[in-house]
Amino acid sequence: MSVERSFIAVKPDGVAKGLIGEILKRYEQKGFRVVALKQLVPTKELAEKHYEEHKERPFFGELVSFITSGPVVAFVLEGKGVVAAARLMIGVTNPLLSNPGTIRGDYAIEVSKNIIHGSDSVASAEREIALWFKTEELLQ
Ligand code: DAT
Ligand code: MG
Repeated sequence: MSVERSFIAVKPDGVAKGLIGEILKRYEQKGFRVVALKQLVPTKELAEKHYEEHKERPFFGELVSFITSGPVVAFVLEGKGVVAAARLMIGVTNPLLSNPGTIRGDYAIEVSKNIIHGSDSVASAEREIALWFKTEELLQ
């Protein structure tokens, strides 16, 4: 398993619930390194690009308006196998089906308000990191 980077975002519901610290703590204690971090209210343009794979889905409009509705904490994790491991720690898309002990399993009920985003592959992570961060914002 090689050293990878993953893009993670605490969504507006996670920030509103005061979960920034709890989520960062889980990843730090696991042993992943935070190599970039910022808080922002995403623009509609950024949200539409981020979720472009879902643009034909019926929930796309709701998804974009939700993710732009307030501050998001965006960060990049680095570590061995971090892309799959970060998703395991997040749980599955529907929080009601996510195991207890996962972030969505512990803190959410609604699929449309599921607290956190994590890249689903190394290729997605590269695309998302480039979309959300400038090269100089990332530690080398
Ligand atoms: P994930 O965030 O687990 O990678 P995804 O990429 O399939 O899930 O979908 C992106 C987000 O879109 C997801 O976190 C929440 C929202 N979403 C997915 N399916 C949905 C649905 N059926 N109804 C409403 N929102 C949905
Ligand atoms: Mg996804």
